[in-house]
Amino acid sequence: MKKKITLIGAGQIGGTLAHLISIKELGDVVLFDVVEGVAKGKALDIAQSTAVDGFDINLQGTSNYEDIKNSDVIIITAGVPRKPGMTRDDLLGTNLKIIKQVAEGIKKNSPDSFVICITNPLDVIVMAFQKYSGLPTNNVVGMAGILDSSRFKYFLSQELKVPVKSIQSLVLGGHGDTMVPMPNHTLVNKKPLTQLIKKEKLDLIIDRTRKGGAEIVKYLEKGSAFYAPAASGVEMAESYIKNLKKTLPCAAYLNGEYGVKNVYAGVPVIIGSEGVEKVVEIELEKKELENFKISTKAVEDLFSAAIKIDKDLDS
Ligand code: A3D
Repeated sequence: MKKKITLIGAGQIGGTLAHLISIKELGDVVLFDVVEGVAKGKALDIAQSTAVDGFDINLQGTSNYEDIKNSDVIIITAGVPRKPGMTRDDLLGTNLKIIKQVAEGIKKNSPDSFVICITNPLDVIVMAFQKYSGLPTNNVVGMAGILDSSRFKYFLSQELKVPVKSIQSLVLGGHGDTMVPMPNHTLVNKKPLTQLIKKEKLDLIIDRTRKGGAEIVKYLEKGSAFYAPAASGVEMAESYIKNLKKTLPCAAYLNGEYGVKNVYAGVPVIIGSEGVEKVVEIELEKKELENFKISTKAVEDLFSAAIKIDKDLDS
């Protein structure tokens, strides 16, 4: 039976997700948005490309939560994106209210889905979504680490003039300025990265990775990145739907792993048909662990700010 994939938010990322999911024939797509016309228009536009591209899936646009019933996967991008000069944290107040509505809609209509959050500020929004919805933590996960790692790998491939596929790497921590790229866990054609690049160059690439989202916001002026974020979300959905059990860096619930409890942060996880099946604990050097803790502390602090905005989160 075909899978049902619901996209809450039919904006820049939502529309791109719908197109990628259709081309890959991962399942039928429901595009949901409070602006019904946008959801219906994008669904119809992609549906009209099925004859050209030859993919066999159904697309529906809606603003009615009843239409999301029994979704296998739900990807949330509802919210506002950054404009130049804004940090992701500046979005908290607005996106928290939106995520509360979305959580209620999902809890009522499709509580057994695997839910991937993309809305920023990512780690706090995914944590708030889990609390508002009460869905099990293994079925609620945030997309950030795949994108941050992909940016890091791309910049490295440009600098080292090697195919991006020859680089294995990951970025841990929260999806913000404190994210933790891991040069000591990076291999280029199976050789340690640190043997192939000067420290000054590497530091510049790490800095560019941390500011990778802002660089694009500055170019676009009216919104934030959407092609690479959508591709990253699709990789997570595909691993769940096809039970690929890929190890992917994602914002997952930590219950003591890496010495951190009751917080969402970017770590490698195995995603299969049971959702987040395992948090993979890689060995971190002292400095890496310190940076990871700084990053998770930033997530905790922002979550405290979220509780001040909405006491319902304090449970
Ligand atoms: P945009 O193109 O504005 O789309 C957001 C959509 O959400 C719009 O179509 C809105 O109408 C819709 N929406 C607003 N409120 C609701 C609601 N209550 N229910 C349903 N839909 C609603 O933004 P975008 O697609 O570019 O970005 C979406 C989110 O992803 C933003 O918060 C971005 O900051 C975030 N983002 C995260 C990453 C990560 O790596 C985590 C990367 C890029 C963007």
